[in-house]
Amino acid sequence: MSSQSSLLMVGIDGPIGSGKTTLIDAICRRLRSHCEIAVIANDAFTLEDAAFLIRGETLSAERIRGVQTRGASHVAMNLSAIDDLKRKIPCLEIILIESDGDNLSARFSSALFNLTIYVVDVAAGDRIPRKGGAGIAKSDLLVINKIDLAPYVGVSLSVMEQEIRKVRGPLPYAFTNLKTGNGIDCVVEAIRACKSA
Ligand SMILES: Nc1nc2c(ncn2[C@@H]2O[C@H](COP(=O)(O)OP(=O)(O)O)[C@@H](O)[C@H]2O)c(=O)[nH]1
Ligand SMILES: [Mg+2]
Repeated sequence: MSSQSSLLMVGIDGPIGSGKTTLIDAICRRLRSHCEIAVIANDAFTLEDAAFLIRGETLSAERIRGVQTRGASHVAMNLSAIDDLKRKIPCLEIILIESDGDNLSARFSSALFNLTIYVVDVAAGDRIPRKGGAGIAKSDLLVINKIDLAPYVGVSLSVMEQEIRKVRGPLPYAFTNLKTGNGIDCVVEAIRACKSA
């Protein structure tokens, strides 16, 4: 983790469909009445996720920016979206940045983020932690989402947990079902703790 200012920058990465946008929606709903929060949603070829969050009134529209990456390097576009948000909301405390999510090779930049969260989907299988990659092994928090699907896809959560411990050592992880909100407290607590650190 690194701290470049009092603004907390949270990077949320993980494969497409793992639940990043749903997680951002849940985090914002928990935190929006307590702190000044905004979102930048990166999408490879659309602005679908930003539009989804605006439609669902996760936050007011001026707090949600979409960045269309076309699968290329997107640091400059994100820096410009961050500057724009900072100008328009000077009291901003937290920005959640969703990656365009392509595969297991997370592209977190430690210069940009104070906290990195990597989201995987239980339905990808209980051997997914073994596949490694920076997101699974080194993110500040690993979120294993869609635990409700485990019985339907023959995944043992305890096997998954053992694999995660082997790969991550003492680094934290959280099992979530974002359909019910199960486990979200753990994620919100990690953000709160980083904010007050
Ligand atoms: N069953 C189940 N579905 C989920 C859960 N979390 C997200 N989803 C669904 O998974 C799909 C992909 O989620 P999304 O947040 O768009 O994934 P993203 O591509 O990583 O941003 C959506 O249809 C969500 O409603 C969960 O915990 N359980
Ligand atoms: Mg998304």
